[in-house]
Amino acid sequence: MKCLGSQLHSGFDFHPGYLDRAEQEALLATLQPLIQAAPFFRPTMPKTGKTFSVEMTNLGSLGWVSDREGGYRYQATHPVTGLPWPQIPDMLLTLWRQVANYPILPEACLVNLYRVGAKMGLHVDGDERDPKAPVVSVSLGDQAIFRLGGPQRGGPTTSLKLSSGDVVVLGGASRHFYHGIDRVLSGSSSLIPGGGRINLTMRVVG
Ligand code: MD3
Ligand code: FE
Repeated sequence: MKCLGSQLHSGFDFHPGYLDRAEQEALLATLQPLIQAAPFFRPTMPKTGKTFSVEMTNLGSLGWVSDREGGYRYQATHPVTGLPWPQIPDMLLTLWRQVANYPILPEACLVNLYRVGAKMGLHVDGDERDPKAPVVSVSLGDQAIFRLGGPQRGGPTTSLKLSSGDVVVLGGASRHFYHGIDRVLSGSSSLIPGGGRINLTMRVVG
């Protein structure tokens, strides 16, 4: 267990290099047909309709979506194809059982794709009803500069480089901390065809 400075004992658990290169390749190969069935879409912000720079899709019985009209929410179907999301593969559920330390399996796995220039501003994940359930994040491909703050916007933050194969468990208080992706280091990994970074976050929606 590795802790970060002021986030000591916050429930933030960082597992650098949890998946080796062969496991990363196997996970990506497993994801490929699922992403084919549920292609990446670009969510839009509630009210303004501004598009995210990150592309998204989901796996599981529920997926996170956002658009101008409906706002942030979980729903059972892909917003473009109208089809149910593909199931979360066993490989990911096994990883959840290994690291989450939580008795309920995730209903949702949000898949974020960062191509050149994509980033994610500081935010709190607040659309899940179970406040005790952790989020488990898996990074694949290019390295990213992850920023973790505290429970309030404007408080101190620390940054951490996330590399392909790294797993982060956001449990306890850290589950409700501000966080974001400042930038992706383009060309830092050869894993993803066409370059970029994929982040998977498994969530109990509740
Ligand atoms: C800290 N994703 O999808 S993953 C997100 O790399 C999201 O794509 C980032 O933030 C990414 O909402 C960060 C690590 C992560 C995920 C969820 C968290 C950190 C978190 C929830 C609470 C606190
Ligand atoms: Fe988040």
